[in-house]
Amino acid sequence: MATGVNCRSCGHAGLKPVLDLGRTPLADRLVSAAQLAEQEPAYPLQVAFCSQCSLLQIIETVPPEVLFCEDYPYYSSFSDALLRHSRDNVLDLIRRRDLGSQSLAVELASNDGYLLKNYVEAGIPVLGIDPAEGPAREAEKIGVRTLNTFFTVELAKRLAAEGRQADVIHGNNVLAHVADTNGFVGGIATLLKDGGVAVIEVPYVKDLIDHREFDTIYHEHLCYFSVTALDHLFRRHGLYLNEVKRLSIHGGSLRLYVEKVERVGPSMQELLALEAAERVDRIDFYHDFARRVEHLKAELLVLLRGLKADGRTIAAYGAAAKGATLINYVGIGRDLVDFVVDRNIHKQGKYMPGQHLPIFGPEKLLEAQPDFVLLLAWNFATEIIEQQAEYARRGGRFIVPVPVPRVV
Ligand code: JHZ
Repeated sequence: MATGVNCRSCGHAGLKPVLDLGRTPLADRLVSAAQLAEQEPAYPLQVAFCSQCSLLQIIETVPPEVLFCEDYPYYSSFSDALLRHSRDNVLDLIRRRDLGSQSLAVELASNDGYLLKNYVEAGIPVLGIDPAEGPAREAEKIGVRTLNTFFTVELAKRLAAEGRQADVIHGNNVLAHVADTNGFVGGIATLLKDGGVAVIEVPYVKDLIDHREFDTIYHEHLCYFSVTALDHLFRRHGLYLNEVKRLSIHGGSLRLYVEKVERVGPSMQELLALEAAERVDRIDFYHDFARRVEHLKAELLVLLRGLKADGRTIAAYGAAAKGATLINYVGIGRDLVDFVVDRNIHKQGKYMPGQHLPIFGPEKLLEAQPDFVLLLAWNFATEIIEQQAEYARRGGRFIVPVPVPRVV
């Protein structure tokens, strides 16, 4: 594995290899019928650990314009659980921070306006910033003012100079996605009012490792954060991670409350202590991850091949980015899974990267009634299983692949 690169956060040279998922197609680059015959771009997907600031990260940086601008198919509003989660977050902040018509809430990577629309409803001014054209257009349609561009320190300076500093800055599932990690955090420091708060959600590396969530590793996700690594990162920019909450969303995430004043609370102290006790800040914590991921692959293949050998049919639910990593690393092609379904209309009619499984709307499950449905979006298993009660009533069963492949 090539490790002649520097840490994305602290610049330390000599990253330590943790896992190599091989050359992999881009997880959100769904393939159109016209593109099926073309060679798909694929990039190395290697994970490494920085022993200086304890950041787990991938080595390769695919240009952000390639990943996020045109045809970005991820729209946040297709999960009811995510919409509820975001609304509760906003209502809690409006109450706790006493926000009103004089306040400004900014979201970095505001997608289709799934979160900021809750501020708009409450009469609180908003500004969304997102480089993906389709989702940004949808946000505008529902009254969420959106700048269709990347957030950078230059943009932050311009907004601040125009008197548009924020009382609250949201950044959900975006910090891990930015190539210029320090520029992005520096931008937050510039855009935030002195008494403001940045509320940021990131997948938690401890959950990733503990629950073998290797499929959440793809080129959009450059960093896999621990609280220890985040604390180093924010302090470098005069920001303080004062409060942190563990959340179940996306297989286990952190919600970070970041301010310009230092008042580190018990939630932070507890998590820092937990990470030190479990050595999340040391390479030891990651040393057998690659082996555990290989086992998962073997277990899932035994399960799927066994079902096929018994003459069973299998489909999948969720044309998720993580689903692309899973099917490509495990090697799940049309010999095992017939098709994938997804509620997102922008994904239907296309094909999964690499394995080219066709994507249909969820109604296809009742039409075809496959014996089993592999949940590629296992993080929303409860919501999907509830929604597919009729499929289950007719005898359909679900397979959850992570952390241990099993039929539920
Ligand atoms: P979902 C995305 O990853 C993209 P993905 C991104 N890179 C990121 O960081 C993470 O989120 C956090 C569909 N679905 O959200 C919607 C239904 O069809 O787990 C999605 O296509 N019916 C920004 O893509 C997919 O499943 C449903 O009822 O891995 C879920 O993808 C539900 C609940 C979802 O994230």
